[in-house]
Amino acid sequence: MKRVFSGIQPSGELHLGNLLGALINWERLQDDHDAVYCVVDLHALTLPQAPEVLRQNTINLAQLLMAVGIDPERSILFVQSHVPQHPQLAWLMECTVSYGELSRMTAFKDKSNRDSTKFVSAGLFTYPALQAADILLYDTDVVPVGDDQRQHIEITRDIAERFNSRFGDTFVVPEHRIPPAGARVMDLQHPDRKMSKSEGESPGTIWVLEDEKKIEKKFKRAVTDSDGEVRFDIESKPGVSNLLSILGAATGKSPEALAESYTQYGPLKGDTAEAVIELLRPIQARFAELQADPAETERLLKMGADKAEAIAADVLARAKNNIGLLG
Ligand code: ATP
Ligand code: LTN
Repeated sequence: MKRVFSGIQPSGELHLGNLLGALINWERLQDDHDAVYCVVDLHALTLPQAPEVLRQNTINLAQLLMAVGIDPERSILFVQSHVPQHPQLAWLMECTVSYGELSRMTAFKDKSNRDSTKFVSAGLFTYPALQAADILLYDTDVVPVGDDQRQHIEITRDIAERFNSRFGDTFVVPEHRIPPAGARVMDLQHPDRKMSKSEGESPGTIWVLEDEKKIEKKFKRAVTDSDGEVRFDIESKPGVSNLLSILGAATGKSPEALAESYTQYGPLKGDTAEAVIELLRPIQARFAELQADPAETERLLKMGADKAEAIAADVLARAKNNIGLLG
């Protein structure tokens, strides 16, 4: 069976972009893949985090992943900092990726330029080396992510190929898996920028745990345009196309085909809100149940970390040996 690996940061609340761009795929891939999913708390440290908030976000995110359908008995679900091989392999990755390659990462340029970011950590810069370690430690074949992670998967492939050619066959070279609809969910108020966790409270962001009334209101107020025609055209109709993509991802239909069934914006907004509410309802209910028993979640995460470490330890030993470290 092919192995799938992906990670998500406990850096704030989960939004609709995370769900449609990544998590729905994570859930589906469990059926025919050997799946490994990780709450990447070490990645979250690249931006300032209050310790108590980070702890709570980590446990909540693990519960949300389970609520979405990630099954800790069937797949491996764990917290990155529980498996020490991640930062250990990351050092080998940092020493085999160049400063120039890291400087070209658009995520670094965006995040280090945000006004609110006064302190730019060195970790924010070397972050793709840790991400490469996450992926390569599990001999991963497939990495399901949203469109914004394309460049990070490319650099992971480059690092793996370079390492293999310098030190002999060590790593499996992974491929990304980006969904056909929902790979880039845009902010409902600013359809030119992606819906994002770290933007904070915004009328253009739909939260996975948000209540129905608020979701309806946000869709009703979503920015469209004034020509009144329903067409899937991201360049000239970003707002309408975003709604069609969301509806498509939530219902499993293609945005182009959906465009044919609408002549007005009102019904498109109403149906999109309804599809999203239907999608979120069971997730919210399951999350409420899981939240009642954090000790059980912690037990499941420890079990996941043990299973993850059993795989990661072998791969790290292979990499250390091939690069010339004493065993
Ligand atoms: P931040 O805003 O702090 O960078 P984020 O919202 O991008 O966070 P991540 O933890 O970085 O969230 O991403 C988790 C997964 O969700 C990744 O696979 C990412 O590609 C995907 N994702 C994030 N935002 C979107 C979006 N707007 N549309 C589709 N997928 C997304
Ligand atoms: N960089 C990713 C999170 C992430 C990840 C990973 C995704 C960390 N390690 C490994 C896929 C595979 C992000 O910011 N969304």
